[in-house]
Amino acid sequence: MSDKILVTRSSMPSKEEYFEEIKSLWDSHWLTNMGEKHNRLEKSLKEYLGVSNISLFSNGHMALELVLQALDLHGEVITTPFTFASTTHAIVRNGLHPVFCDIKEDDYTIDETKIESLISERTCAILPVHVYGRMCNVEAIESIAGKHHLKVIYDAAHAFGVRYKGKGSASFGDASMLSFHATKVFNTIEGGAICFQNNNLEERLYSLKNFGIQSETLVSGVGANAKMNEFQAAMGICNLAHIEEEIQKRKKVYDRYMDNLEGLAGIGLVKPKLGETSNYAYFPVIFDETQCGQTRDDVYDRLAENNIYARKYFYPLTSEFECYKGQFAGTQTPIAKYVSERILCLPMYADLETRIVDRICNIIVSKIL
Ligand code: T4K
Repeated sequence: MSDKILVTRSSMPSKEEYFEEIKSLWDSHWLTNMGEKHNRLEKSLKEYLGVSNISLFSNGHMALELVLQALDLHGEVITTPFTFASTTHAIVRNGLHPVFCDIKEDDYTIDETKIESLISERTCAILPVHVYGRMCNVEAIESIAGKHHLKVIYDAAHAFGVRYKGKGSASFGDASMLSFHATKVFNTIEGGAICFQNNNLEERLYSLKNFGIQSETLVSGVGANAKMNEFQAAMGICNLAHIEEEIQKRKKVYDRYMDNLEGLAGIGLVKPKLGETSNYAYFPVIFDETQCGQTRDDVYDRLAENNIYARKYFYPLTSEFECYKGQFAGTQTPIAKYVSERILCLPMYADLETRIVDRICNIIVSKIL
């Protein structure tokens, strides 16, 4: 039996590069709390991402929770249930109420035409997700938010390095959260960031990720501990040096999948929209059993029998999680439901060999009617 192929595999610099980067920590003994490497990475990322402000965090989830707190939101937040647990949990853990909007069938992002009908006098913000690194309709969302005086916070966990009409993916809305988790295109082991427009948020985010401390004797906010440490930042510094190569290698994997699967009956694939450059973060496929003769679960099982572990990102919908049982009765998101029951993310990472991609595709194609 060959080695397991998992849905992704962390990209890492060489041992030598990382060891060289962390060596100085044994001189400084400064390991966390906004150290030299943290500050250097923050500056480099600001340039690479083309954003006006950035604040680094211990992980993407805490970044999202704390930006919602920093914006001092109250009431309802319009979002989508087709996402990772983090998005909905961040809303709920802030004492806010998620209102679920459906997604679009072509790119699985929030359906901007359905947002306005969900706005009530309690709505304070929209929290759309650039799911799989596909950009939401940022123009339409900006216009709706402007008209109704709502904040826009993007969950851009998947969108590192994506550009839209020449602008970095994290430069839209009031703020965007990026995840630098080990499974992402760019990783700091665990980590994340908030990119934001209003300079006034800087101090608030800085303080909230450090217990709300402003000075040795002044604690002005009920903060958390969500600081990125120096070992994380060192990993980020090393990985950022290879990011273009990383994305190009992923593109080769994407192209190979497309060569094998594009145009097949019952197989739904997403492509970058006009003006969008991709980071090839995920390779999601929809299996429509009425046309391709196999359900998503059939494919998942058959791949697993062959030691290939695809993932059902994102099933179930967050609105259907056990912990939210009975809370979102009446939520109507039929497209999100359809997609979540048919989607499978195939293995996708920079070093995935093309012969393995071909093997995965053969297992799928061999059963197509
Ligand atoms: N918003 C969205 C839309 C998100 O997708 C996420 C995270 C967040 C917010 C929150 O951001 P963070 O707080 O995580 O920064 C994984 C990731 O842990 C999670 O970051 C990610 N989304 C989610 C989509 O995927 P799991 O539960 O699937 O992880 P796990 O442990 O099953 O790993 C999946 C595969 O990744 C493994 O089969 C192998 C590979 N892997 C995993 C780890 C931990 C590695 O290659 N290296 C590793 O170190 O959630």
